[in-house]
Amino acid sequence: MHPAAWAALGPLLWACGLALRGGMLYPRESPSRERKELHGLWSFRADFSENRQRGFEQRWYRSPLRESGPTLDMPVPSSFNDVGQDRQLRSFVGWVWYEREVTLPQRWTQDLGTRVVLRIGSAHYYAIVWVNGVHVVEHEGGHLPFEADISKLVQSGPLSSCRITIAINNTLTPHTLPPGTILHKTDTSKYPKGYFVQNTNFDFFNYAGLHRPVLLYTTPTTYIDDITVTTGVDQGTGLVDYQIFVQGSEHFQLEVRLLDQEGKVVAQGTGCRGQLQVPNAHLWWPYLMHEHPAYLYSLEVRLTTQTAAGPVSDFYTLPVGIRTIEVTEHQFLINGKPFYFHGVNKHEDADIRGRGFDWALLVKDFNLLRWLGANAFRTSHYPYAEEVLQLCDRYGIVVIDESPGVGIVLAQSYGNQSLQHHLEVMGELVRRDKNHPAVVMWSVANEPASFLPPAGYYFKTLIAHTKALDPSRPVTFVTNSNYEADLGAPYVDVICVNSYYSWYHDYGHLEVIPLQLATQFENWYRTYQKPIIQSEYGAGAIPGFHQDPPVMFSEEYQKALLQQYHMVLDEKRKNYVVGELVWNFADFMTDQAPQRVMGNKKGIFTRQRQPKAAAFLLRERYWRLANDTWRPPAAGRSQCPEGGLFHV
Ligand code: GCB
Repeated sequence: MHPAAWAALGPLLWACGLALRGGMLYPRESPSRERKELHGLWSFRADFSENRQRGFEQRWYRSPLRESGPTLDMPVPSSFNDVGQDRQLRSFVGWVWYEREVTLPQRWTQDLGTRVVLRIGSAHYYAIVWVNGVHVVEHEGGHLPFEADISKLVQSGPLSSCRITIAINNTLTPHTLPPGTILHKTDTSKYPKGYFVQNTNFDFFNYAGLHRPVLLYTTPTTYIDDITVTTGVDQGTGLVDYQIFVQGSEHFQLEVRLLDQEGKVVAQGTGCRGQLQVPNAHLWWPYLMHEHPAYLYSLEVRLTTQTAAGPVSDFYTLPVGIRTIEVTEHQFLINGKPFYFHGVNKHEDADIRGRGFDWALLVKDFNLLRWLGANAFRTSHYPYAEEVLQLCDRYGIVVIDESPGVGIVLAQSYGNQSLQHHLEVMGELVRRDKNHPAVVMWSVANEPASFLPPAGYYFKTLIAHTKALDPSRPVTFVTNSNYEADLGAPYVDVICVNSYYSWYHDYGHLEVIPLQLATQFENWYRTYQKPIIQSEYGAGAIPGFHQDPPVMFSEEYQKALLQQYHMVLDEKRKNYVVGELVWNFADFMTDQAPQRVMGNKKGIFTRQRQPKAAAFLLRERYWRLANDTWRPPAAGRSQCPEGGLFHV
């Protein structure tokens, strides 16, 4: 490999294999916990030096970034790629540097009984963090949070401020998730000296930067580190099994109370683990499956320790939805009732901010999902922000929670190093998302080359590991109908299959879809006898392009293609097909390529979230499916404008 490529990887090479430590509870305010969000403008510099190492050679973390050269204002959270006017920054590969000065409340710096934690929601892809020039943490993986306890640093001197420096490298290798490669173009008659590009095997833009909230929060020094909740139902009685992990002391008391939505205590317990029983429990139901979907209880945990100064308590409140999940040979059951996924695949993607978290965008997306009558989505192709899952819990939108295992197609990506990392990522994902009632299944990968011989061992190990981490949820990975052999499918609980008939094959021949799709379902079911979800299908449509009879890229073609799929889905859902997720919710940005017109246009909404004709078709269908699959009691029925039983 060219030296510049190794340099671009930098510490990636020596820091792989970090072990999973402690819990990753979402930082919530409570009587014992404060939080300070570090949204807004950070100082920023991309290291354009040839080996991308100038920042380390000159130790940019040792003093304010502005002292080592010019800086830009960079919004956080946001991708850095699309906010500027610099073409080179848009496609930059290597280290970028973020910095922020923070003033801390006096209590945080002077009260030694306070623990101060820095939490980074996600940094794509490899991050190194310093506080006041001191290295505090590193993290590999662009879609999951990581933390550092910085109490000692901020409590050791007279300073009431601290300087946070974060170096982030977006270089992908065959062993990262997702994988990628650096390609050096060495023909000097065509490319300047040292020229390289990053190649990937996934169909979305590799946005980078601080994509999610960065914040500081406090806890007492003895604190609730993690909570695991699993739920069950026994003849109407809700069962809430809890386990609580404490750090900082071995001598403490734990009290646990479960409150309903009126604030009434419905069950209580003490100690690190136990079972709470809730007679006549309100179950957590998906949207459009019950008159009162998404019922959430609050699990209040209080930890008390004795200190020289008297008793000290830590409080944490976790939303809890009581529900069960079960998979049979041909059904996916939620609370014992057949559940049919009618929804979408999404991306975290929007104009200007790229993959950056944005509340307005999030609420708009949920309003669109509910307008559409969607009851589910898949977090294609990486874990989404925690705030997204919180809204799913609140609105009853069911989630297939996917790891960043997308584009695993190189033989090198099936070795031990990659597997080890993938196991760790599943550990981090389950640790973060295990308590969300909306999450009903883990997806370990999307369209891996599961026909390559090492894929059998790889997926057997990965799926067994994921089930051991969380025995309460089924596991899948998403395959492609084109694959002749699938060495991972024997290990999954549900078959998720993507196909693009009359789009990537038989262009324009919509009439072949019914036969090809029926054959697809019959083959998979015959081989595996497992429920099947059509996890992707769709067609590109450029908004405003019209042609009838339909031709590719017109809104009419997108609609007609979906309709052909729906005919078969309606037949097969009587048997073993348990869901359909259209590709994609909205248009999204990709790498530049002749087959992509300013990104992927398979959205049923534009990138600006305006409906194409297909959105109205799906809306009509999803409301009908909701009314077909769950018939509310007559008294609870109400007409939606299209004549369905539910309100829109
Ligand atoms: C797929 C991939 C998805 C692509 C989509 C397409 O199979 O899973 O990431 O964007 O096809 O539009 O080609």
